[in-house]
Amino acid sequence: MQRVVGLGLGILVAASALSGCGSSSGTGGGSMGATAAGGTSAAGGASAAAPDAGPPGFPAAPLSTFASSSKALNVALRTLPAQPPNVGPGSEAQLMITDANGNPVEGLTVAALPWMPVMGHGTPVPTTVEEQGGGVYVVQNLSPSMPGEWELKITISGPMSDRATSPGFTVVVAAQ
Ligand SMILES: [Cu+2]
Repeated sequence: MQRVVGLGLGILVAASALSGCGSSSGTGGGSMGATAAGGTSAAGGASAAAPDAGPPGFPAAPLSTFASSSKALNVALRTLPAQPPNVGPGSEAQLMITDANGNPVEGLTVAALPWMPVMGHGTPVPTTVEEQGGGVYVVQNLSPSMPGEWELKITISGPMSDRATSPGFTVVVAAQ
């Protein structure tokens, strides 16, 4: 049932553009794959219309990419629902970890700490990290507690031990 692919994409883009701004409610981080709406029965192949190879929901372009202390690993950082994250709970980050050849590194034990370097504190809520395969690790409960310059400190253990700290990013209070 895949006819008129170009037109279908146009409809999907328009639909997501329309629905993108209104949904500020957010039921606890379950923002999976975008309102399969489409509307008409003609737009059948919605699931096949992923616009890029990135993981669902996260921005295509990372907030930053950075090397680990040992230089053995590279980390690409993306955040949801805003990038960079806003003040408060409900943000998550995605770490895509690759080796020096660009291959995903699986099976790591990853811990992540949002850190405000100028004030020397983290967040009151501990993060959790879940491996999703393909070198992708998702960090929940980012929760930067105040506006300003933050970074994400990452500790890696398991098959290798390493550390990485993201470049600083500016956290603001979400616009209403
Ligand atoms: Cu602070």
